Amino acid sequence: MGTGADNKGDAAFRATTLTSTWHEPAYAGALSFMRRRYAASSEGADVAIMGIPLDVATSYRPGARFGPQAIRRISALYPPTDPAWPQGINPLEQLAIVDVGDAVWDYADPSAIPAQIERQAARHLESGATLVSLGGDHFITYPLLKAHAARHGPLALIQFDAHQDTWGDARGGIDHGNFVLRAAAEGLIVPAQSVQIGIRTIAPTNAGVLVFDAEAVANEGIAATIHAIRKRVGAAKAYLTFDIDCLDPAFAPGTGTPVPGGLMTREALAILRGIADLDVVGFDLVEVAPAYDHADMTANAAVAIIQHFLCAIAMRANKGVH
Ligand SMILES: [Mn+2]
Repeated sequence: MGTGADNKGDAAFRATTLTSTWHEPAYAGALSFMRRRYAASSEGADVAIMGIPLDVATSYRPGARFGPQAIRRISALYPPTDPAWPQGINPLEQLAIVDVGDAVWDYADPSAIPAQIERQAARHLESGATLVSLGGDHFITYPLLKAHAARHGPLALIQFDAHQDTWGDARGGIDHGNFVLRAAAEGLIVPAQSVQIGIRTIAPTNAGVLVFDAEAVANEGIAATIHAIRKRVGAAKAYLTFDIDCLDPAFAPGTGTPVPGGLMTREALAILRGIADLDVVGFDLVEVAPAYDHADMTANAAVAIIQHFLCAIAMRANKGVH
């Protein structure tokens, strides 16, 4: 596609409205998530995109602090003027979306980081925007759940992951493998309405959460997976966290703790479409570590997943479209 004679460029800071879209070359220009306008505040926005470049909680390979950068860069490959496939709608024109940049903290004071993330997330939630967070390692979901539960009450958790993240830590340490156990213990999530999809590791406890593991997805199929999630979550307000390591390393090698035997990107996207009408009030995409990626394939899969979530918000806002 050509850019046309009226190419305006750099929508990341030149967009005149939050729904402005115009074509820009994917290889050039100021980057933001899907060329959405950068804004310090989410006031007036339906959706706020925030990077949370934390990777001090990883148990194996670090590098997810560069996830938001990689996701924003490859997101330019998705022309903001084009409808999403296969939904056939353009969420960027239906929703007012801002990129609020990255959460910030003092790296030399790690114990203060969780409260910083929670506070900055809460600030964007106050305006009524749906927060879409780009990790960062999976620890970030804990302060994000705190901020969301403070606003919405205890939430159903829909977790796409290779890992259950229910490992215990009596010290309450900053660990990317314990957010589910902590969230359950603190009443941030309702385990009886929560579900994990794609699991292929053994954890000490399920913490009351339903596990629909990678074998179940493969053997029972996409429709059964969708049915299991819908039955579990029902009409509850939900938080959706997508750890990119839910996908098989063949599809998402750029991550900190890869586990063979996971979902194909196509399967994950189909499942997300099948639950698009659930009342998901918050979303994060975590564990993209671009140093281990090849040809941006992991970050690219992440953007496709986020685009599906944006379509889901747009379709729920226009009931009857889907
Ligand atoms: Mn994981």
